[in-house]
Amino acid sequence: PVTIHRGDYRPPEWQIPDIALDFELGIEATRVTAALSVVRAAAAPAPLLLRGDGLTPSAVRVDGAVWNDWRLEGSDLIVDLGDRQAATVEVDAVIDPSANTQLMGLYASNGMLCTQCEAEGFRRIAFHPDRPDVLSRYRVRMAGDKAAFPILLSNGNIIESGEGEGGTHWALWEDPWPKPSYLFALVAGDLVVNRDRFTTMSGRAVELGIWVRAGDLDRTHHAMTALKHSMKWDEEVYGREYDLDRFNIVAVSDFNMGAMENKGLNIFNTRYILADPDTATDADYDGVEGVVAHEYFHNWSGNRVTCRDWFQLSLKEGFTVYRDQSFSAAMGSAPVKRIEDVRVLRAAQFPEDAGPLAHPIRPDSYQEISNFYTATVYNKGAEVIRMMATLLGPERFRKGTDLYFARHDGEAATCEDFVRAMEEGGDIDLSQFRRWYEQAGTPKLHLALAQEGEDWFLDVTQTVPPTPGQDDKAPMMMPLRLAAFAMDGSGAALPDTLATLTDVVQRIPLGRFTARPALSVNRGFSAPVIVDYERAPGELAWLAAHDDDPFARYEALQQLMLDTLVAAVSGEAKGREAVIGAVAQTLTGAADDPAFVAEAVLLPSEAFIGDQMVTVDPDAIRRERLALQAAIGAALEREWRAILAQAAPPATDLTPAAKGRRRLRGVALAYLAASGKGDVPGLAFAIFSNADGMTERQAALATLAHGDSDERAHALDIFYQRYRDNPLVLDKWFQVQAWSQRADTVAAVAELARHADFTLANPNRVRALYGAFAGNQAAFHQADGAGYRLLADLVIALDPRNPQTAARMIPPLGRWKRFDEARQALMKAELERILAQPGLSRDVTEQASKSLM
Ligand code: B3K
Ligand code: ZN
Repeated sequence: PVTIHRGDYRPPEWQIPDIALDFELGIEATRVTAALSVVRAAAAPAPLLLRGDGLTPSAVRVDGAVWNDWRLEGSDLIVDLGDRQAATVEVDAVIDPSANTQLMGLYASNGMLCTQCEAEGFRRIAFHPDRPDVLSRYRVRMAGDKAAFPILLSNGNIIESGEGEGGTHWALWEDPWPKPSYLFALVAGDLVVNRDRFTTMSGRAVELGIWVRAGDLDRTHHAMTALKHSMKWDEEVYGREYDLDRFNIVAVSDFNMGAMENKGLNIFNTRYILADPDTATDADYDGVEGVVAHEYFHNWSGNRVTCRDWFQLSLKEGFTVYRDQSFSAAMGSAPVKRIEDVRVLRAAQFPEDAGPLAHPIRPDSYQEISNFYTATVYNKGAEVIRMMATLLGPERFRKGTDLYFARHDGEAATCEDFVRAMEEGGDIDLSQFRRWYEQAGTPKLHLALAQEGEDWFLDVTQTVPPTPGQDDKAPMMMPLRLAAFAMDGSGAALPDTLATLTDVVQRIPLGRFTARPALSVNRGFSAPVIVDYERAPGELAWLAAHDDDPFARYEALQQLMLDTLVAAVSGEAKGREAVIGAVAQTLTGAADDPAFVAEAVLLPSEAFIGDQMVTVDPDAIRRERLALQAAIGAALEREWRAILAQAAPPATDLTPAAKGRRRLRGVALAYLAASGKGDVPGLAFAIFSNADGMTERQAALATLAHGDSDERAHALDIFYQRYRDNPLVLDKWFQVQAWSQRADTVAAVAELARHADFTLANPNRVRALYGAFAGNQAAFHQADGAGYRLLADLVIALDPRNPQTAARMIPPLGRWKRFDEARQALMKAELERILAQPGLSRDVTEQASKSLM
């Protein structure tokens, strides 16, 4: 495979100010004519290079006349235009959407046609340079059978429509805003719409539409509310107004990722649109709100200002994730949102940064760009924006973003452009800060307290670990929020302080304390780093109870639990009483802030415990985590039962307080179940049966799924019968079984893969079963390697059909260095078996070969 390097970027030789696309739609054959008005941009004459993927040109015309001066080079089309400065180049091709199992380009899903172009899917629809720095105005005409495709949508505004011959009809759409090809979209199908309106800050009316299949309309209200809130929020917080007369969203069930921000026509995975209390959990509701906001925010951070090349992906993704995180924080509880975001970062990004696939948020090279839609580019990218926002403060950050949008509107920009706007708008020197774009790996801060008389200091030593291709690292600039407390309450406390780290070793004064102060550090997770600071259980318990920053209270309790679990795994009993005491103390706040309490008392995941160890021992981790869970369950049995004894809030109540109470009930049930009390399966089954919504129902089902009670089988059966026709809910049925802590989970997953409702054609179903399974540490890492084999079998079976989704399943196998020798050998053997498959995709080849290094 060819490696593309960031340093090789060259501006395009041809620009394409206008494009006219003409579609004659059919599920099995769609005829596409693309008319590109090209203008030479380079000084020296160069032929026109148009990328193609799986396309055969049936005719080429230049300025209306048949043209023979073209050739195919691989799958690309080279048109020699002599010394012309401008021309209209027209190419005809026929594509088969029904055969498009990759779900990239134009494809069929349940009888409808839809597109996915980012990153390089447009070339599967029409020959085109297909690079984000070529921006064009699009005019799209589509015609098709009126019965099969009553609804015809594309980007921008509808200009004209009419009837054709033989039961056909047509529509003409025009998007006035120049855009790169990856933002093109088309949808044709039998859809119904939830319509609404939004009036922008300057008083323009925008017509909103959410398009779904008949029968799903009742489940679109939450998405619509989220859309209107997002539009308002972006006006208030960033001064960004929507810029078209319409904004359409279409939901499709076969989709490779969450959603896509096509200009004026977002296309969504149904998972992030459809929600009602009977079928969606509170977490699903939050997912809908967050993704609707994310895609909407892209209209400015991504569409109006786009990326020069794909190495700049974090320019739009990191910034937009930061924007959607801030939005969700404003809609609900900010501390709880921060806890959730940090949990995701630690679960998905830290391991990536510590493994063979580590890359900076602005990568230096790739073989297949689809492999770089990663937690690093997205979530670490968002942390990097957040750090700049913290360093600048809200007002200067807003000046910086205003400058960025004003300066680069209509352009394809770079990460460097963004940083420069922050520097100028915020009047700050970010030279050293730019290392966050260059260096991979999670920085580690080693902390020690020092004392001179009664003056206390914090000594910080920063290291950035080596990562593939980057052996030596320079120190990063980062904001570190901290506070210090006198634990006896007597002396002075150091109030919330923002320190800026720049050096390898740095001393921060804390003030005068008569005794060693309790340190609250990296408050709000001000920098995406690992803090290495040894503290006694008593100090952590004190902070968990008294720190005035809720995130820091959460961190203290998590650290206490983590220390206890890591010690237990290496056979050392320590801290268990302190953990139980701190959980009990935290639970006293349950009535005031149940959502926070639920997050705080949750034990760290098995994977995160493993991340703290030199060699991960999945079985010991499972055992010790269950043991601690059982001990907390038994010691606080009265408290858990009291939480469950109160009536659950009605499922239709989606206020943060109601969601928090349901979350805490789920946590209480899990603790009680771990304690092994005989009545728990009955209790869980009662909750399952009486639940008036999916949050309670799924929590009870997941708890039952860990055990082997009769109630388990019964509940799974009821759930299946009730929801077998609802694909999104059926995904949950697969998922809870793949999550199970039972010893036979590998065999159960293998069995489920043969279930009549399992299919490789639907990425949601694949992720529900195998994605959940790969995250079930003890099951996936079963000592005989059966879990590895199962995942590798999936990758091999899925790759010919959908390489993008197949490649996403590989990283768990790439973590082999973290495990014992026997497991290492088994994991590597599976990666090698994948690589030995003939005809492997570029996507899987890159991920599997890098994972072996
Ligand atoms: N920009 C898309 C992701 C496209 C992924 C292509 N492999 C969704 C998003 O981040 O909003
Ligand atoms: Zn995005």
